Amino acid sequence: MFHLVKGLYNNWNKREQYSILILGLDNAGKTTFLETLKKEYSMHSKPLDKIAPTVGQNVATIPVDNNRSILKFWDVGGQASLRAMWSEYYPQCHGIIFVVDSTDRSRIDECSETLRTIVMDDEIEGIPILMLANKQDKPERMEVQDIKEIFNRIAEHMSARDSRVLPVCALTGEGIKDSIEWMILRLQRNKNDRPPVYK
Ligand code: G3D
Ligand code: MG
Repeated sequence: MFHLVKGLYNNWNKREQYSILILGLDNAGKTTFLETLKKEYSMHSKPLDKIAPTVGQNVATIPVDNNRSILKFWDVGGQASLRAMWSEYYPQCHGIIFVVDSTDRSRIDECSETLRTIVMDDEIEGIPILMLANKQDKPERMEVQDIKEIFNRIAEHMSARDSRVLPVCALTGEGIKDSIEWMILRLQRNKNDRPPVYK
């Protein structure tokens, strides 16, 4: 009897877990974004001045939506040599956050080509992609409208997938919670196409 009740309780208590990949060129602010996200959701986070370039991967599991769901974030390093490994994560991922350094004009073409390679991959067909125009605190930033235009040209290649460009500042946290709320809504809408894992 005890086992039955325990089993029922465990099942009833299971939460949906979604995996989200944080992608983008190196130095875009991916790890800063993840650390700030942890802080915004009251989890232990590293001081932002102690972040070194990511060599392996950073993973964080964050309870959201009044603890009803869990988001598992994968920050997997953006150096050119590591980008080839991104596609290995696609089959298990439910959403992608693509971080852009809004001040890095010299690499904006490389950035859009990298995004194009992601959206052309069949494995991510139908999953939400959120593009974050980061470092909006810097006066030399590109306008969000200009970044949107670049993204929309690439979005033409996508089917009816949910996508969005949002301005953020990973350093101060501005725009971060709004961006996650956008993602949670899309993940829940897409639940039938890409079911979450139950934990
Ligand atoms: P990555 O993980 O994408 O490679 P990091 O990028 O998170 O390591 O960040 C790269 C640099 O950009 C860091 O500066 C970090 O502080 C800075 N950065 C990230 N987000 C923002 C932001 O919103 N505004 C500003 N002004 N800077 C940001 P350092 O100097 O440590 O290299
Ligand atoms: Mg990093």
